Amino acid sequence: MMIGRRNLLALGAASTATALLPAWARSASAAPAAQALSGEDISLTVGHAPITVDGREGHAVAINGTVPGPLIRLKQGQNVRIAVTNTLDEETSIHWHGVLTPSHMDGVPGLSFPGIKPGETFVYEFTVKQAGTYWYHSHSGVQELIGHYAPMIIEPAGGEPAAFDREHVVMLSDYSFLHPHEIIARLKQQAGYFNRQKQTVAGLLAGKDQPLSQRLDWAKMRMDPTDILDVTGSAYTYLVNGQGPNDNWTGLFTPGERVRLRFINAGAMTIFNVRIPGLPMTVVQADGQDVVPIEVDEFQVANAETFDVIVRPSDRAYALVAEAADSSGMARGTLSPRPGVAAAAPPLRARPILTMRDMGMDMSGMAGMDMDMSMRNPQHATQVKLGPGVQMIAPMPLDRTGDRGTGLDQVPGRVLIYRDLEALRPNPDPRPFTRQLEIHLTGNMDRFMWSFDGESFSEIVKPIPFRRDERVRVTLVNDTMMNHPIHLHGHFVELVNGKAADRQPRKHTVNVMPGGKLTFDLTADAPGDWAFHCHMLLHMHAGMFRVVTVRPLDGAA
Ligand SMILES: [Cu+2]
Repeated sequence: MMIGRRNLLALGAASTATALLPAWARSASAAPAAQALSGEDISLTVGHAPITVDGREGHAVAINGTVPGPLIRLKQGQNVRIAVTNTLDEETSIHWHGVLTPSHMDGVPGLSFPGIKPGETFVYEFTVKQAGTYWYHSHSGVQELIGHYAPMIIEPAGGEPAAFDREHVVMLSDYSFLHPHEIIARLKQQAGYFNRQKQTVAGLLAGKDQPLSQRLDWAKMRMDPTDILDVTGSAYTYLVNGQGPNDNWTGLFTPGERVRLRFINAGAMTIFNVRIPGLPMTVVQADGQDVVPIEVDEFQVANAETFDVIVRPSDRAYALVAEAADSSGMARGTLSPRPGVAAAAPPLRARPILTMRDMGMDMSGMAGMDMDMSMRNPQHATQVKLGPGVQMIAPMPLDRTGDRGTGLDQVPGRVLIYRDLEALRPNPDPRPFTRQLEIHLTGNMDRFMWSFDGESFSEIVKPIPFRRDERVRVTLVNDTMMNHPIHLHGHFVELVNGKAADRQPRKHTVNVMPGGKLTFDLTADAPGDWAFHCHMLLHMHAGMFRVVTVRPLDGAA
């Protein structure tokens, strides 16, 4: 199951190859469409491979030998067979993220299929129902943290609603030269291990960043207001299409062209804030679904989300900046009319500081109250199983779909918020919901325990049952101080964000802000067993995972 340390070292010593990048991701690639795998029969091989990031060599689990893996380009309505061969000495799998397949083609070992054993080939086969920008990745072990991810683009049967002349995939990710198991061990030993941006004692005495009363409250909570992401730039190098900041991935264009950029966050533990200084971006798609175009200067992309934007650059080079939400590092590249140019990236922003809003409460006028009492016993959360795995319950969780994402409160310019998103076409199911449920996102940051409703996933935790074709309204309440991008397999959910009921944006992954709540409507129209989990992958591994079942009303399979 595990990749032993000795194996890693042996691999490192044996490999002398330079960075292996797929053709579509190489700097200066002009025609990514021609470099994709297409057609009805596609073959993929999962195996160990070296990766070179900013000149330093590490180990990866790669698809067809590259990180990211090959771009798959399909057409809406076609059938596809994808044969996946496993050359690892452990099980592997591929999950087609956001792609609507039968449940036994969804690629979650132990739930949708048995997994792909070493030496075996599994053939996925499905009809492509939808169009848009998607991606695919492992759902086994920690493979996705070390390179097992790649883009998938599906061309719409009826033509693209948004006009563009050229496109580039921009796949963001995070890579650490530390093995994921070492990262997990350090997080369990010491909360905030990778947070090297802690507030200093000098800062505390001077009271620079926050009033002292608030600092004392933080201390009482045994939390740190700079704990934004669990794993930070001190351990991670942030990648654009598999390339580090110094590698400077470059997307070419001819001045005056409309360029479509398909942003995909394949980061394991990183939320990115994306901007191209000097170049407005028109968002035309979110999670593969067309939205009413909206022009912004910056947007946040949480783990597993995708956003497509169209830009119209002038005859100059632009920095493409994807800054980690905690400002501990950035992925960067260049958009340029000519190869070999590196546009200067702006400096990292000041670190963001979490507020009482991120704790699910506005603390004004509440100084001195007993935090432990107030945060463990609010009336609304009786369903949460309290215990050492639940550090707090947000007393007054707010709908934060109108808030800018973490790290973007103070930045200039137009920032995309969830409330801006509006489906371009009416949603397929206009029925009102007939049932409502609330699910709490819970955890203990000190112990690195994560859960839904206080119960970390195990074989004995009961699934969340849906009746086939029922309309349900689900509210997610984030009782923790971290962002949780929650992904439901096999379905799109309609984000309740103030838009008309039939224009609520459809998403496969929704980020629930710290101390916040978020509501979506759902038609449970895909029979079978589906994964429902946080896409901060170490949160998923630590228990923020649940099985959702969709069954006919009579209870038969
Ligand atoms: Cu999470």
